[in-house]
Amino acid sequence: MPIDKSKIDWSLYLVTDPDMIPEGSDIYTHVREAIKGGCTVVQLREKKTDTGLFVEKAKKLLEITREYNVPLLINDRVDVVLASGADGIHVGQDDMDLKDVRRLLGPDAIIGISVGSIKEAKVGIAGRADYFGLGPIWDTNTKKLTKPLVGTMGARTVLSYIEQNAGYEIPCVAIGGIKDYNIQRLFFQSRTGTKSISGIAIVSAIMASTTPYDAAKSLLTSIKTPAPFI
Ligand code: 3NM
Repeated sequence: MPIDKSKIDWSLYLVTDPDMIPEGSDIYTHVREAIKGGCTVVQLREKKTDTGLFVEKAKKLLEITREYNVPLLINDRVDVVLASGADGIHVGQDDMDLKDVRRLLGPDAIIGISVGSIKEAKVGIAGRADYFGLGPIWDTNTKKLTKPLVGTMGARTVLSYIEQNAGYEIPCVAIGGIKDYNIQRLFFQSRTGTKSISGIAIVSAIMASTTPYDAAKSLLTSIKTPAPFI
């Protein structure tokens, strides 16, 4: 059964990185454990993998994510989504135009875009993205950053813009440098009067962990614990 877009829980969004997985584990075991620990969305991100292997990994991961009713999204590659039957895609601002992505993948596909400013939010709104990846919130060693840091205040500015201008509900998942210890601050400092981030996206705090189940569980606990009024 395909995923119902309107019912996605965006709380804990895992972005994979094959190079971080500790020795002795593999992407399938690692992602399964992370889902059992509480990950609610998975994005397969492969920057160096040949297309054939990318599709094979996507198909195998889809079997796992389906077991738990968790959406599987593919980083950047429309062809890999189509070949694997994955639930959707995450694109950057410089990737294929969102309208073309939608035309190729159809109305049911989940389509997300990276957004770090009001200008980029306008692109996502015009293309009717289903969700935004909001970042980079903080600095990170995981990806060579080419855009300025958004910070919690920048996140709030973008959330506020979306709320007032999008005309439809866009869940926003924050990404970049997010760890257990800064989650509550992120939720608290970025929220507007009425709109909050819908969840957080994580690479290293789960992918580099030798205990992905525990890592995910602990992150989810921080997400679900209301931020104190500080
Ligand atoms: N995208 P970590 S930041 C994959 O800002 C990615 O769009 C970003 O890794 C963006 O959780 C990022 O290890 C890496 O900090 C996030």
